[in-house]
Amino acid sequence: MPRRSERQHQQRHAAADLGLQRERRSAWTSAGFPTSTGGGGASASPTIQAEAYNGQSGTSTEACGDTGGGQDVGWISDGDWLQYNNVDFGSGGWHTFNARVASGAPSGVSGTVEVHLDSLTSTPIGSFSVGSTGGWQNWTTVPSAISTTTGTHTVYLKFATGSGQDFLNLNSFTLS
Ligand SMILES: [Ca+2]
Repeated sequence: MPRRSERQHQQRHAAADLGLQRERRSAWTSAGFPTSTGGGGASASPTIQAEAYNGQSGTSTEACGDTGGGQDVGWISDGDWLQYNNVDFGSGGWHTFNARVASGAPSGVSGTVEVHLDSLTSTPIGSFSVGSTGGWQNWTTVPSAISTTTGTHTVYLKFATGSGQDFLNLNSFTLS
């Protein structure tokens, strides 16, 4: 784990690049693409760190208390979004989006996460709701069905809540 000063430096200059490099060291090939393919024997894709986004609106990152979490993306509220380029759904097709989430939203406050491919305005391939998990660093995995998808896509996560409040911290996600 980098010390705080180092992390802040990285966060200012290369948060997204850092996250991708961290993934490549552990699970990605030197070409930057996952080695496994959906349905080809592997049970899940490599983990994609939320903070390794290629674009975002309305969110911020912070240190993540989840095991191996690095940073999480928080301050997520209505209309915010995250973008991940070159996500490999493999040739067999993944059909579940597994989100590692936490929420300290008050009781009764929840929101939805829509998974879009290649455009923020495309028809979502799936969506799921998140309410309080008991704390902003109380992590749980939420699996949700998505349309079976193959190939490489830009993934957009689009957030909506009628509450007007932050409702979600996202650590990472995998496909299975
Ligand atoms: Ca993370």
